[in-house]
Amino acid sequence: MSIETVATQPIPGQKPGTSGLRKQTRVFMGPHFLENYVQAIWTGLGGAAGTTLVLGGDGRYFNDRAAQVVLRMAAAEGVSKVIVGQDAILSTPAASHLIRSRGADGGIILSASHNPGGHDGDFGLKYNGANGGPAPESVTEKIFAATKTITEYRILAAIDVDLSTPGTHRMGDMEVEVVDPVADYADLMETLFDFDAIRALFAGGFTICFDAMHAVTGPYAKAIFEDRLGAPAGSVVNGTPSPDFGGGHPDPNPIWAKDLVDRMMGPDAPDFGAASDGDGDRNMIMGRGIYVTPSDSLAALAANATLAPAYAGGLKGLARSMPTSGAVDRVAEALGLDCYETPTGWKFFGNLLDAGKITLCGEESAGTSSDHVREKDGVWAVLLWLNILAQKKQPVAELMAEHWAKFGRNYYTRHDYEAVDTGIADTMVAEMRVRMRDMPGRKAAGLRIESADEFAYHDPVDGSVAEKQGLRFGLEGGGRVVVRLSGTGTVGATVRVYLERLETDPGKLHEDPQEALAPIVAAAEAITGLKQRTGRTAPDVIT
Ligand code: VG1
Ligand code: CO
Repeated sequence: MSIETVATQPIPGQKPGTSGLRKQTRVFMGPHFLENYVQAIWTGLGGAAGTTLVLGGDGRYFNDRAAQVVLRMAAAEGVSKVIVGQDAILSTPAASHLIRSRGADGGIILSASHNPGGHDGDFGLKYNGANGGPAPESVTEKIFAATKTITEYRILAAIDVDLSTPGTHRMGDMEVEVVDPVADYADLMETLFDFDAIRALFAGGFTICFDAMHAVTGPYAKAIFEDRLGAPAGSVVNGTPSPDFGGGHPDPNPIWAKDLVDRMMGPDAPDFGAASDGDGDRNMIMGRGIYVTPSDSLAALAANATLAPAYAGGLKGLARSMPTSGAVDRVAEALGLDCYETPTGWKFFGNLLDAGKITLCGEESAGTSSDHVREKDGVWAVLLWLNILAQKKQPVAELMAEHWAKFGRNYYTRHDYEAVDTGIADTMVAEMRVRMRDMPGRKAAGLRIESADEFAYHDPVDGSVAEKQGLRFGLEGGGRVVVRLSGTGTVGATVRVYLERLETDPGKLHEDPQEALAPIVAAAEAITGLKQRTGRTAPDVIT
């Protein structure tokens, strides 16, 4: 087998975003696109010869082909060994666990996460480091720099490796170990939670509906909830992964998981409902008749985590991404824990977790996790909820009512404007950056603006600084508006407007969030002029 050196040239736009490089599938499949980026990863790492890597993806269209290309390029690079999920499948948290448990030097995850899949959908690739987490910006910047100077890449001329059954193969001088994608991860979950208690919960008639959204969590959820924990067959729905996610949008929120929401709000709702995304790192939590916002879920999990064996000794600290609501801050305060505020994207939690400063962390976009891996973890979040409910023996709605009564309720919603003209979005942000200096003291739709700044993060562990991480506006009465541009979209700009208000009046804890937040929404429009600038009359997605 020989190594081919292929001449190439830089392809514009290979800048990794919030979570790796994400593009339309047909762009990723274009000449040299994938190869250039993989070679840039090797360059950005300072070479990968002699290393052990993990490889897997969420099974979307092109996953199988891309995996073979990565393997041939790894072999050409001199990588010693690649541990691959069977059929090149690994959920993102399972990949993170495998990197850690096998002591690998890093891993490549093939996924565009919650973005739709298929030939006309999106594809993505990201590099995770030896801690199992997404590469920090210092590394992604080097990778990006390498994409801009690339002149050639190296690839082994070889036939495909059979990834369909566990076992060991050779590709040139490189070992390829194909592993069951589920077993190690499911074993890890058993070490964290009281499976006997959850088993007893199901045996007592507790019902669950887990919507895998035709994406990667199906096999994990079936193995764990149905096989190991005894939930009745059929508790996992849409559990067979398909390359285009059944034509759906594997984003677990009330818009895209509407079938589940309708079921949970209906007369025959199960006790608990949950959904996960394309690559299995997100979670949506519901109880009978109640949707729990991701920010509230993080807070409720933090408040009750010690009911699960893994966290029985107490939590070291908590963290949330900046746009996530302050609900978890209130729990941290009550428990006497530090609470860190990081930029959007899981890579920023890595240092805090590695340094033992935090145990749990999460994002408003339905990502929650702990120090057991270095990614957000959808199935883990569901299991922690189940473990807590098995101990507390109360419905989700009752648990949340008690939580709000104790800590107050952070009403929260996110309004997304998708496929906005990039020029309009960039101009809006640039202009606000200037105007915001004079905003404090002024009023927006009748509410006094108390603070206005652009979030910059100073990492307390390595001192690195991440600037321009979102514009935030504090309003009188504890309201907040945050505006930032998405780093995962593939068409135009996605403007995210995050809206929040704290309510502590016991008589006002059970209102409709959109109504409770109407004054904040009006203030946000006064601050941004977004509808006027874009000609839109309403957000594309409200979560
Ligand atoms: C979005 C979410 C962010 C999340 C990221 C990756 O990023 O807002 O919280 O970490 O997706 O999640 P952005 O830049 O589009 O707002 V996943 O599950 O798509 O890897
Ligand atoms: Co995801």
